[in-house]
Amino acid sequence: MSRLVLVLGDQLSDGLSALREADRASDVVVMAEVMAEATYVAHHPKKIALILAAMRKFARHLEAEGWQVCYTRLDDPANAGSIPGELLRRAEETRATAVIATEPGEWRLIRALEELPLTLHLLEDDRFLASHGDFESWARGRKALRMEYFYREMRRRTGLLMAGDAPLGGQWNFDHDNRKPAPDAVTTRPLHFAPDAVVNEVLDLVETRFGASFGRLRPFALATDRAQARQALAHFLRHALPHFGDYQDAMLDGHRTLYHAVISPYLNIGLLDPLEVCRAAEAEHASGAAPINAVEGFIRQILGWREYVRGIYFLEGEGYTARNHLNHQRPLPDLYWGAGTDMRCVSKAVQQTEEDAYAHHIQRLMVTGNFALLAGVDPAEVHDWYLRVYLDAFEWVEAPNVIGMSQFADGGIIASKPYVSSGNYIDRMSDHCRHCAYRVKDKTGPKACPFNLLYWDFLIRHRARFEGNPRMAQMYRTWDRMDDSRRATVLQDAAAFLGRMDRGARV
Ligand code: FAD
Ligand code: DLZ
Ligand code: SF4
Repeated sequence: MSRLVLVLGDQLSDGLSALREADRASDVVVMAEVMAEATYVAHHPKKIALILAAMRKFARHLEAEGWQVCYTRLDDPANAGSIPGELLRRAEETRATAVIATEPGEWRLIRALEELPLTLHLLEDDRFLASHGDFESWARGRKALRMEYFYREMRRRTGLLMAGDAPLGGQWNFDHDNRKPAPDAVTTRPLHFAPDAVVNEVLDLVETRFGASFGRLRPFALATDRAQARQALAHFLRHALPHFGDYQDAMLDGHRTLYHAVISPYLNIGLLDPLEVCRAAEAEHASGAAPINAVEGFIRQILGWREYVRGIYFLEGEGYTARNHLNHQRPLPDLYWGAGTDMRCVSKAVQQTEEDAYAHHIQRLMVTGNFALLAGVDPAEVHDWYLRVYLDAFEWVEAPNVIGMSQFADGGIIASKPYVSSGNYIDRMSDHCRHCAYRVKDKTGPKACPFNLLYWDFLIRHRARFEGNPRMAQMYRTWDRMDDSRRATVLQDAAAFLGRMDRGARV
């Protein structure tokens, strides 16, 4: 009797464990475009289009490889509307009683599959380099789960950038060579892929169904199959990787991607494989085309951070997304939904997010994330925003980055201290402040940069919690050295700013 083989919209990989386990002569692949997945949050329309177009192309590819694929389109009148519903419908059609599935990247869907009245063979997602077991053994007995030590273990295990037992170049981490301020000019931009017939059909469908959601659908220039994703990777390796390390943390008013790879959506939906990407970057160093600080910095993001955050998501379990260690309760301000703001750095990051469904790491962490944390926004609302607006947002990777790294809502599992900064940091790493209505040098007064005001407001609000942290003690000493009237003015100005924002005024 045939079995059903589930392939989800972020499982578009030939080597998927469910496909490896199945028999192409007798089993039936089930792929379904369903409203439940398109609406569990109101995703950016570009993200929905990327996934549907890539699913359609992957289904064709599987058929060409000899698989029998039952593919359900979103507008099929028989569509059951959800992944479990579609599996039940296909089980009835084919008389299958068993489902082979690779573990989904979200607890919500794992639980939904477990509740099906069918025999479920749930397989590990071994497109990741660390299994749940690997991560649990690494984490067991450790007081703190710092990414750096996990990363070293992954270097040793994979042999990436290793010279025998030692790290290549004599160091595990070349970050002190990185983090240069914004360059005057950037010499590359990501490749654009003109929409073909499959993509155009999906764009029309998405426009009709999801056109009202936050985010611009067109222009759409993303890769939607493996061959294109490989081209995007090759373009990055050749033109951007050599500068990746130097400008990893920089931001520019007039350039949205700098030397970043812009491959996270392709990695996360399965068009690229993380080990393949790391090996390709390693080869660029071996051939002399890219320096060690760039290649090590890049590999650390994928081999280290990407694997580590997934490990944390599954280790911490289902309640993780509801954590609110700092008890922040402010609703997410409308400026995150494009209502407009005079803060140039925030306005640029939000505009770019609305248009491209992409912002690079420092924009997410030190601009939109930093502002939400300083302002005391409810982390559940921040989590919802990030899950909705980015092409690469799937809960296993988005939640640890937002709840943990960015909002400190997990109480310090991921970050040893909150990622907060005043306007100084943004001024050093970008040219936004030159174009801003606020003045980054002003610490108080009508033109004072809001990041300056809210930075102190945050530290003072949470003094009892953070003043004992050795990495933050210096900031409290600086505050204590200020005279009383200056301290009072900072806090009054911060409160006035938050009051204006809460009343819906443009800030
Ligand atoms: P590059 O800077 O070129 O880095 C290369 C690759 O490294 C990325 O493609 C990505 O696969 C990986 N990577 C880098 N940093 C991280 C990280 N912190 N966690 C996991 N992988 C990483 N990444 C997502 O894939 N999905 C998300 O939903 C997501 N949400 C984020 C939310 C916040 C608040 C923050 C601070 C970071 C988030 N990240 C997320 C991580 C990171 O910002 C993106 O992976 C990166 O910006 C993707 O762009 P890129 O491909 O140009 O990355
Ligand atoms: C994100 C997404 C969207 C928008 N649509 C679909 C879909 O129609 N069918 C599908 O199989 N998967 C979709 N996905 C991806 C799933 O939401 C994803 O597999 C889960 O969130 C687990 O990571
Ligand atoms: Fe952002 Fe402040 Fe600089 Fe304006 S002055 S761009 S708000 S950091």
